[in-house]
Amino acid sequence: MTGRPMLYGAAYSVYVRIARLALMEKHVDHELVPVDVFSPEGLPGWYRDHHPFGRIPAFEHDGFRLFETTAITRYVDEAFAGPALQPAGAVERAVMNQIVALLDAYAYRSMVWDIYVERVSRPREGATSDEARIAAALPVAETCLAALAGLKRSGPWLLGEALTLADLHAAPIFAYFVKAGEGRSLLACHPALATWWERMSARPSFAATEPTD
Ligand SMILES: N[C@@H](CCC(=O)N[C@@H](CS)C(=O)NCC(=O)O)C(=O)O
Repeated sequence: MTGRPMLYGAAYSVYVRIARLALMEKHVDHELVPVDVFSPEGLPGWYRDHHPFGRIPAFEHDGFRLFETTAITRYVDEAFAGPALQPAGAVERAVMNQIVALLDAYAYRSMVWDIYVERVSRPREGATSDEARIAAALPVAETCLAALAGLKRSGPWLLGEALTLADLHAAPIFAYFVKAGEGRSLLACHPALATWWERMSARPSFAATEPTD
């Protein structure tokens, strides 16, 4: 019998949502402890003990603390019962890890910060979009989509028949990306990914983790 894990962070965060999706898909009862990394007051002092770089999420289970989303999601998959979220085969697992790594390295910044934040979030706050930043990000986002489409196996999920951490890592990035017109247009050029996105965004875990702000 183990205790209830705690996840520190805010619902708006892509990385917090990835970790929450993993917890929900494993049916792990957990608590989301609010930590707003963009609060004008700054992070609470105690949070540095959980995350030395002051990012979200951080995770705790029976006194065991973790930061870095990929470490959290892999731990959640391996430490708890429930459907496996990582393929057993070496090749499939390598492709899953490659997808997660490419999302972190190339997609998060271009698709979320350079395209979604500049096109949707900044104008909503009364600021002007940085068109040069958007224009520079579009080819990077297109390369991400082309790479993902090339790596995607046939079947409902990125790795084929089973939902994996690759799907859970991609979905919160896509959720912001498609709020921008450019994002929707680029995604429409990749029908297999567009179909995957429709299926992924219809999962109950995805609806349950929808940011309210
Ligand atoms: N490498 C970290 C990235 C986490 C991350 O960048 N989180 C964002 C929110 S989605 C954050 O805390 N940003 C605050 C900042 O950049 O100062 C992970 O995988 O957990």
